[in-house]
Amino acid sequence: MPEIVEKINDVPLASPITRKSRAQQTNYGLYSHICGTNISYGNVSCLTSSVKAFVEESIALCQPDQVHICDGSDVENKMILRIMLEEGTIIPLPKYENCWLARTNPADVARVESRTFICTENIDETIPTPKEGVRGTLGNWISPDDFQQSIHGRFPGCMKGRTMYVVPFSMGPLGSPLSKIGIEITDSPYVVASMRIMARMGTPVLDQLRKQDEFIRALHSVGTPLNGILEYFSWPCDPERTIILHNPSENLIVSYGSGYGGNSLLGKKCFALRIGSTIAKREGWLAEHMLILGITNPDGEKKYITAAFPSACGKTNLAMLNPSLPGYKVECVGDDIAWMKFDTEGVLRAINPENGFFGVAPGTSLETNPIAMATIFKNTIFTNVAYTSDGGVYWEGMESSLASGVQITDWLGKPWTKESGRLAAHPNSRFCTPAGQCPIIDLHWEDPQGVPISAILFGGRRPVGVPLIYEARSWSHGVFIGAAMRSESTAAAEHKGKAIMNDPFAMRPFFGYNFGHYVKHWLSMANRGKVPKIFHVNWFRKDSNGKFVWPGYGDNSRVLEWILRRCNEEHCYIDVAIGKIPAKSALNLNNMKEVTDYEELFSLPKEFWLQETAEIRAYFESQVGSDLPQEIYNELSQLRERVAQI
Ligand code: O2Y
Ligand code: MN
Repeated sequence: MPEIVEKINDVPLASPITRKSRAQQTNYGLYSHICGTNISYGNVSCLTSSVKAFVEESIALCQPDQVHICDGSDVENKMILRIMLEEGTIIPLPKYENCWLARTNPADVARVESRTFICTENIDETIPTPKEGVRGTLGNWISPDDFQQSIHGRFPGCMKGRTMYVVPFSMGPLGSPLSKIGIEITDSPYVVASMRIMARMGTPVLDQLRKQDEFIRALHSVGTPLNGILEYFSWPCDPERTIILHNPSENLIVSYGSGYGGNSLLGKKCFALRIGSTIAKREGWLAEHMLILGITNPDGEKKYITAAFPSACGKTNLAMLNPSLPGYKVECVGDDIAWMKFDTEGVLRAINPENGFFGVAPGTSLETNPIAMATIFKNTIFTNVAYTSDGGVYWEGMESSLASGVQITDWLGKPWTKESGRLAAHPNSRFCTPAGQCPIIDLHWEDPQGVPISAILFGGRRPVGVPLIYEARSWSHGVFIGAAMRSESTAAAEHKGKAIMNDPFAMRPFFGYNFGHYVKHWLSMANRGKVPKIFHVNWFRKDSNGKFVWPGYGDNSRVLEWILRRCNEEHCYIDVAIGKIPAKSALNLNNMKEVTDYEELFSLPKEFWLQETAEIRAYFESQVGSDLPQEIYNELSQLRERVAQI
């Protein structure tokens, strides 16, 4: 192997080269051709006939110059990094070990919900019918004809002059009965390197496929703009024509035009949540937007908890909690997605289908998440953060780790100082880092059977009226709480300030099928095994001066302690209108740094809850109508009656 492959950090950036000439340079082929196209890397005889057929169809459609079949090896990874270095997609970060910074085209920086579609024969398989005159907000439907047209209007010839990478990946530990396999075909080396971190990738997956020839097909291209102008050679994309398509009946994902995050790392949101939720419904399990953590109390008793919070509510922070309560220990299984299925004993077991964390960088710091900070400074690809003159990274929140005298270059490549009046890192900038190097990764995080789940938490950012913690009265009440989830978000684009938005189950952007049917599926889980207790948490309540009434972070372990006690059926609660809350003496508020007032944490303002129930009803009726199971409307009516008694 050439020396450059071994010593990638020493490679000087090459002068601009065309993709074509680079493609010719990397011909380390073992085999010669597939479908008349040169194989530059990998072994076609490793592919099962159905994988080969998918590759052949994709070649015929996309017409790449060459094909690279990924094996997931270190040598291959170094080749991929070298290609990205040469093309200017990444720069090295010599302050750390094997860390890289990618900077995208500024037009390609986030998931694009408005361009994300689910294809079914009938629209009502995908989305509930909103009330007349109301715009539906629970997903986008595309017809089978338009699905085909979208593909044929974009993909033919889109990989000309480029390498097509074939990425075999497993969501979940290889060979686990809860895992599923995918083949992503992409023309982005950034996607290859990131998928290697975020999923189990390469030859072992192809070996597994020979035992179970069943996989999800995922086709991705960064695209070729119609005008042919690649403004950002280092980050090709086609923002004008970006589209993310899912066809559940064919287990097919097709993504065009974006190289970023959830749009291109197709194992994550597209597979593990959208297509995953449709498979889960068919097979009787749950694919959820949830972290998974293990918590051990001072007596050594351990339980696992999952939690669904909308974006920007601290899922990664909770998954990596550093408890302030003495003697407690939290261990991380996953920070974003949980696949949960009942075992033969009726115990709900969860796996994290991912292999890495794709976490938001800004706000991550030694103060907010020291465990993440101990995880991310090796073997990591950062995207759209700022970099420092001493070869490191910087983002908002890292002020205290900044050595004096270093200069900062912002995510757009411009010199930056605190006085610049703009952000150094893009708000959606990310670290993509292997989960296995998290210092508190759980011993059982790759257990093929999954971990047993004792409690499910729903939560949101609710400045007013919603207590720190309450427990559902029953499974159906808990499902109602998930369906009624709301959270504060910043409507930055519309400049309307903060608004309370509905985000049922934290899945609004990720439902793979009609939300009403999804709720029915959740209700039906009670017939399959012993369902966990459900809780709602809110770390973000504010007092009349706008100050948070709960310190959060490590002190959230006090809330988890109460949850553990409830999982052991301790009678440490009182019944209130919205569910069960900790009895006054039951929440451990000892030795807190700040004085915390139980009344402020748990008061239930009647006017607020009357309005809340009215708004939930309006939302259900206008967005879901008769698709929402009657049981959920009944739960809402009962809540309204109890609130009237406050
Ligand atoms: O912008 C993206 O593509 C990233 S979205 C994302 C990434 C990691 C975990 N969660 C999310 C999310 O949007 O929920
Ligand atoms: Mn997420």
